[in-house]
Amino acid sequence: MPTLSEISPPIADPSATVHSPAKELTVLGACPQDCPDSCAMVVTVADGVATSVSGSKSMPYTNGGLCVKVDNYLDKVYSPDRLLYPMKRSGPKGSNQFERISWDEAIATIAEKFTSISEEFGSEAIMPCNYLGTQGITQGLNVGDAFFNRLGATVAERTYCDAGSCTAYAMTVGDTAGVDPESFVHSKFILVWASNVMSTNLHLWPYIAEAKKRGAKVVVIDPVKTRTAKAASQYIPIRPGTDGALALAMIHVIIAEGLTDDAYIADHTVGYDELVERVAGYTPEWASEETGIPVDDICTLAREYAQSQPSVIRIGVAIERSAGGGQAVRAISCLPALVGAWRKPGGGLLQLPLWAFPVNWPAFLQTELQTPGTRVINLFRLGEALTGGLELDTPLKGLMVYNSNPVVVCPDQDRMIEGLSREDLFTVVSDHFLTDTASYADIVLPATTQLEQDDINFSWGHLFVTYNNRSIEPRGEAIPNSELFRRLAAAMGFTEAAFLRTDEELLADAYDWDAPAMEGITLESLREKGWQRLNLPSPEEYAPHAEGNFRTPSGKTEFVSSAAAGGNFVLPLFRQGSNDHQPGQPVDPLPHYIAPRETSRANPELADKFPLNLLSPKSHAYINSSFANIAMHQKVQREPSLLINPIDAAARGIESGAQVRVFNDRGEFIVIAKTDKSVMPGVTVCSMGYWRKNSISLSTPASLNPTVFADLGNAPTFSDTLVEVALVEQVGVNTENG
Ligand SMILES: Nc1nc2c(c(=O)[nH]1)N[C@H]1C(S)=C(S)[C@@H](COP(=O)(O)OP(=O)(O)OC[C@H]3O[C@@H](n4cnc5c(=O)[nH]c(N)nc54)[C@H](O)[C@@H]3O)O[C@H]1N2
Ligand SMILES: Nc1nc2c(c(=O)[nH]1)N[C@H]1C(S)=C(S)[C@@H](COP(=O)(O)OP(=O)(O)OC[C@H]3O[C@@H](n4cnc5c(=O)[nH]c(N)nc54)[C@H](O)[C@@H]3O)O[C@H]1N2
Ligand SMILES: [Mo]
Repeated sequence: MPTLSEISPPIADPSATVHSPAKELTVLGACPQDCPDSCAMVVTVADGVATSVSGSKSMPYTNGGLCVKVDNYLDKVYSPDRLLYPMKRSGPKGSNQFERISWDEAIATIAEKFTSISEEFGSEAIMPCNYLGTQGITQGLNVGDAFFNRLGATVAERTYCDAGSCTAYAMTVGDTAGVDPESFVHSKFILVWASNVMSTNLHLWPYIAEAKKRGAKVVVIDPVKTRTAKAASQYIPIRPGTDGALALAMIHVIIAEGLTDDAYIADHTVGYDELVERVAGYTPEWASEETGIPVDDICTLAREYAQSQPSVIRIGVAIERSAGGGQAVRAISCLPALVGAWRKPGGGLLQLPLWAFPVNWPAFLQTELQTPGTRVINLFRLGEALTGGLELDTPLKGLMVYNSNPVVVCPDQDRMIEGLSREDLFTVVSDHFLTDTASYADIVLPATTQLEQDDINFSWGHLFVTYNNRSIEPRGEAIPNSELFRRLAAAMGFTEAAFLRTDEELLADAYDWDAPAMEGITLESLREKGWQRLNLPSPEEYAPHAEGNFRTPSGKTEFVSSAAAGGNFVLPLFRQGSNDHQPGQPVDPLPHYIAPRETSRANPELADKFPLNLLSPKSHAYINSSFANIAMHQKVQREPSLLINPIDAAARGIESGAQVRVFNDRGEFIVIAKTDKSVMPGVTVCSMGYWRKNSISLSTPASLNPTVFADLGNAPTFSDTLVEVALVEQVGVNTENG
């Protein structure tokens, strides 16, 4: 297999490596970032100072290398900008004026404010705002859930990532791990659908490259000819948000041309006849109009996909980010069963193998502490909720942000800033740095980085459990999230057992250690080895659905979904365990096409004003907005830019390097234009992640994204965003800089 340094050469920062004569200690760690690759890391330490981080050579998937982001993790750990002490605001909100306080004062202030807000307005006036700054089971997504459930705070619905895709996938095949990424080497046909693997899932690429070397065809479907698309056998450009049309037309062709695996369909699927009827109208000619892909290419793709077994589809998270994203995933999830792809190792679908990990979620969600009927607010609506755009019986008066940077990652940035600026809002932010969000806090709290804390991981990209041993003492007065919530619980007088657990006890609670997948894996063995593969068949043999056994109510691939009858749903994991307030909208049980909301077809008036589609995918050198303040990473990522097709640029008199204003009715941002044929005409791209305070216009793509949900799982519609682009008039530009 190709090595990672051949695929994506590391950019070494000489200043990050301290050459010390002291005896070096090697500590086994695990990357904490929100990424499918969850790498096993090796940290060297001399005299209590970390001197290097590298990827484990023994862990197969990590394959001896980290990525461009985490290679320079020490730059983050030892950054002079790290928050080291609690602080309170000493100037207007957003002015970045803070003064140091003690932890005692910080905790006492928060407890007093939370208590007085609860007394005056009710505890639903307080809301957490968190996501996946760190991904470990004990410090990550659910670390504060017990506290806020006990407090009776508004439940935060956190559907940033894959919530819609997961609903669709669960409706079709159930919560299955799907194809083992290590089995990809056995695939004969690999369809990479809306995923920029070489930037966002780097460690999968060697398996794809190996399959390609052995003769597999690799096809990438994306509106942008990304670095991944350039490395594929074939690149198929597609209009954003129209993936469902392509998938339905592929089903149409496969059925019409008799390319189905009839025995597999008979034994392991439900609703084939209904599906046949449903796709009759979804012809390649119709899909071609929708997607912009020539009819012949659609037919060839369907034929090659069906006839090159085992074939596998890797779907990226990006596929869910349009009005019909959920139904697109529904249609794609039907494809492998139709052609019997699941029969052999390396055949089927890879979405989110997280489901293979027997994480002990209830121990962290502590749903029994939640008052049934507690209000739920989706975080995409936070800007609206803070500024009167949502009708609320109880106003929001207290906000606690941790593991997240909502100013950059939530849509509706302008209203978010307006809301965070409210004098009557008490805001607490725990982070490593004074982020765009932390700048608006009343109390800022310093958090430890991964080197300063223990944690244990699942993965949403492979089948290994990884363990992070702490390698250095916390810098300054930084504390892990677990310790923060212990202190807050004590100050609030919460005495339930859930709040008394030490970090050691939390780690022991992380998994159902008796589950079959954990056989041979203990907390102790993980600490010693750093990583272990789940107890599953080897990648050479693992074909989880060769004999059906889907994790749906019928045990089959459900073309007609029984779960759809219960209506649209959000998995409780994404909402502090809450099952309340299910939208309950009935969902058509057969896959169908929902066009993007903001297109000239669906919305010609809007498209007249704003004819270009804005995508805001992941940056190569940042993880969401993390690392976007580190000089080394900024150097690799370069300045924020807008990729625009030369045809669209010429029509607006734009040349590469010019400053452009990107705008719609919701907001605007200003960046440098880069004309690039890699982007389809009609599409523009500005990678998300860069900080508002480092931008020309004090705004980022988030100011243009709608707060409207996609069809399933309350997923975002980041890709369903129309804009116009114009040259910046030299006068009147806001060049104020943070
Ligand atoms: N370097 C880096 N790696 C990351 C992250 C990061 O920020 N930086 N973030 C991590 C996280 S949280 C996630 S969720 C994953 C996400 O990883 P991916 O799923 O790869 O997500 P994106 O980069 O947002 O989008 C992937 C591709 O989808 C394309 N795309 C956008 N809209 C559409 C569409 O409607 N249809 C099709 N077919 N393609 C579309 C984009 O052009 C882009 O090339 O990456 C993880 N890894
Ligand atoms: N326009 C647009 N918006 C998007 C997306 C997109 O593709 N386009 N992608 C969406 C997706 S897929 C995702 S996953 C979300 C990601 O959204 P977030 O999870 O909010 O990601 P980050 O911006 O990286 O913010 C994480 C913050 O947590 C901090 N942090 C890290 N570790 C710790 C810790 O141990 N303790 C504490 N207290 N803080 C810590 C980091 O320093 C950072 O400031 O963004 C979403 N937003
Ligand atoms: Mo994500």
